[in-house]
Amino acid sequence: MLQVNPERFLKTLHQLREFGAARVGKGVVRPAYSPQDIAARDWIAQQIRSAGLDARFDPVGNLFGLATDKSLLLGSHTDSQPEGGWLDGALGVMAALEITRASKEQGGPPVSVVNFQDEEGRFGVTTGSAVWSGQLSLESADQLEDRSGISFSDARKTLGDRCGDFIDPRHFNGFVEMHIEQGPSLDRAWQKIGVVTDIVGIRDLNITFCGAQNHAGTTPMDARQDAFQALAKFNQLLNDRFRNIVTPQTVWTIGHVALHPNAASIVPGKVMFSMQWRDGDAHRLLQMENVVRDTASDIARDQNMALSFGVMRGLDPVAMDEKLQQALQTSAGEIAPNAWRSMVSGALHDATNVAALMPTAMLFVPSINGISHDFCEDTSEDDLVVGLRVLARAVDRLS
Ligand code: HGY
Ligand code: MN
Ligand code: MN
Repeated sequence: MLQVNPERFLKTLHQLREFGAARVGKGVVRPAYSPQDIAARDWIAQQIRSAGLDARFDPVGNLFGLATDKSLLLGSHTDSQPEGGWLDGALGVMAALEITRASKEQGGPPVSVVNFQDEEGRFGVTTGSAVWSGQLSLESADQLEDRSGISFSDARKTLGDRCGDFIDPRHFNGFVEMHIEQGPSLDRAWQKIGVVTDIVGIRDLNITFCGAQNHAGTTPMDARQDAFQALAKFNQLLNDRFRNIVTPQTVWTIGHVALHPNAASIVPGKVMFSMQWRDGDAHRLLQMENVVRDTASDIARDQNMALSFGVMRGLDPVAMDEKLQQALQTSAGEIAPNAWRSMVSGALHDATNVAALMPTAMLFVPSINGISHDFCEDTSEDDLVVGLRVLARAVDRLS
């Protein structure tokens, strides 16, 4: 039975947080390809080598630690949102490292490690694993740009000569990602473990309304082509129309709004905003897309706006592997009896992409107050260790 070292595991988690540590709470600012992201990856590569694995960066900066024989792959990502938590992604990579170390020390099964790049979508949607798994071509990814206009191609060049070839997925016989829930279910129910059955799908679409910029004092209200007012009416009408097709689990978000010229005394002539929606049903995602596009067109017509859509990006819902789920459920039942559940993931993960290549599963630990993608994201250290033990037990079971 693999015996993990909780102190060593927790120590590496706190060491990793130092790369891009925010001044607020325990948060991090570690966007993909930032100096702090690359420094963290270099440090993890050292940890991987000291654990006796072959550390390899692929062409987009996904970092693998390869066992010599065909093995289970464990891992997640260490890039963060613009305001990220210390555990989102980092937990899965450090848990993978600890289990690899324990297995090496105890003559256990071969275990490989992965730290995917740009899961948080500075450029795309789970970009690094999307490219590795073939969901997104490298040529298409290289065209992607971040909000400041930097291309994926230029960003990944900052990795310099670290990068080698893509790793052949046939090196692995399955993937398990440990992650924080990032929602309130486990925390509210005083449960310790979530075994993921499915990961929802997502659609991301940038929309632009163009009206007429003008003086905020001299332009009569009935003579305005105010882009903010168009967005406000779009949002209201969309919420009304979505009512007929969504379920209580469906979510949608306008998270990014860029008003131009964004000045108090100027009627905004242009707004570009992000429209994101998620659901467990691919057909419903399509229905929602039709409502989004129709509503934007109706508002553009009524408000005398020019309308343009960006390139739609997204991932379809995916089911987790039954056999891997079974191993996680049995292990959770032994280590956290009556304190675990099976559940759907409302957050997106690299596991969505890897599931296209090999049997894939996820397990969650609770997020305190369900908070994530925020500097206050946190999980008790006891709960982190319970998750690690369940994962180690499942690795044993699967070998
Ligand atoms: O947005 C997500 O679900 C993921 O945390 N990037
Ligand atoms: Mn994540
Ligand atoms: Mn995230």
